Amino acid sequence: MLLTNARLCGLPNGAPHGGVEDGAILIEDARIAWAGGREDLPDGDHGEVRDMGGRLVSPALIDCHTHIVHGGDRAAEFEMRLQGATYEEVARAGGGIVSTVRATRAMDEDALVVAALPRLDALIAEGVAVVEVKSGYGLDTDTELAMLRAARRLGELREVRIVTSFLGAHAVPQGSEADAYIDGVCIPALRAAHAEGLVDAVDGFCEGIAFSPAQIARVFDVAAELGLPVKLHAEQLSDLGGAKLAAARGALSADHLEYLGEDGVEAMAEAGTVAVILPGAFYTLRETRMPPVDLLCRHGVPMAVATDCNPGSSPMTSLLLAMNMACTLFRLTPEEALFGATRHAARALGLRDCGLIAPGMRADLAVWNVAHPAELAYRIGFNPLHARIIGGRP
Ligand code: DI6
Ligand code: FE
Repeated sequence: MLLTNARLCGLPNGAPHGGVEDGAILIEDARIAWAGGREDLPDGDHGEVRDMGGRLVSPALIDCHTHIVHGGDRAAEFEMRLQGATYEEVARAGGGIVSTVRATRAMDEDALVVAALPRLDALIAEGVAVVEVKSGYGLDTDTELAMLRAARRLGELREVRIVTSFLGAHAVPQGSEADAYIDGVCIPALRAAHAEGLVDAVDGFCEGIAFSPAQIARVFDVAAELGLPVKLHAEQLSDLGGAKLAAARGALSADHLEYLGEDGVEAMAEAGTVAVILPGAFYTLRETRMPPVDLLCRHGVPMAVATDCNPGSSPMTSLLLAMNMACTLFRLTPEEALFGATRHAARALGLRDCGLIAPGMRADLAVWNVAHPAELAYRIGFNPLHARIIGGRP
């Protein structure tokens, strides 16, 4: 199939946004065979020709950090925080993550799928083709596994690629002690989930209200033993050196990073660890300290942008809005925001076959009713998607 009369962005060239004004994409066997300016199109029989009507075609978007599988909501906590309570105070009072754990444990796998589908559909409606989904609201083996099975089922029910992360080290369940939980529940649950093929990566929450670097390191030891890549919620509310730990373990990504210092940035640059910035959580918690975007740029650390869709700190199901916030709140350029939701997001998930319009990549594309790629990050609460093309199929 040949897509023609398209503006292209997200090609691996030096143009702003990786752009081509009058382009074409040749698709063979669900992969991109060729992409570039129409005048350079190689001769031959290209099969079915589809006119894109001059629309912008980008790589399909990738949401590389979500918690879309969960039970319940936290609207009451939202009201509490508006009255002045902080995120940590709510957590210590038995609200926060632990309250979502109660709601999630009360649901079976089917109910978790039903609850997550509208959130997934909202992402898909904005041209998303890959969604990372974390566990972490079960904190017992049965519920962690149910969350991950629900995540896998989402990928069967919709034309979307689901990548799972085991996040057993997300919070200390009420009535437990952190070390005992890590060794007695989290690590056995990880082994059980891995044995069932449910785990693509291992994540953790390294924070004063969650787990110490030493505790996370024990979970990462098991990930290494099982041959699983790691990533980490690090430096969101304080600097415990989580990003350095993640980098030392060759992590795919370290996420949040508001309190990251230069030593952590250097360690990430050295290890090739992607910085996933999550402006939805920054906005929701009314944080004032920004992630060190300039430092990350200066050290050449790739930055991904994601929704962090979760019921507490980022009840957001719009990756386009996350891109807008990354620009307005964190001063990314629209080009950086687009790369952050495509090529760098792919890298944060360890995927090498998507996020870029280039030969050999999967033909997962988004077609937009916009004139310029900067419009994707510029608009607020408007969805300009015309169509998704997945595996070359419109
Ligand atoms: N950081 C976050 O932003 C989410 N998890 C985490 O470790 C928030 C989870 C929640 O508040 O439910
Ligand atoms: Fe998160």
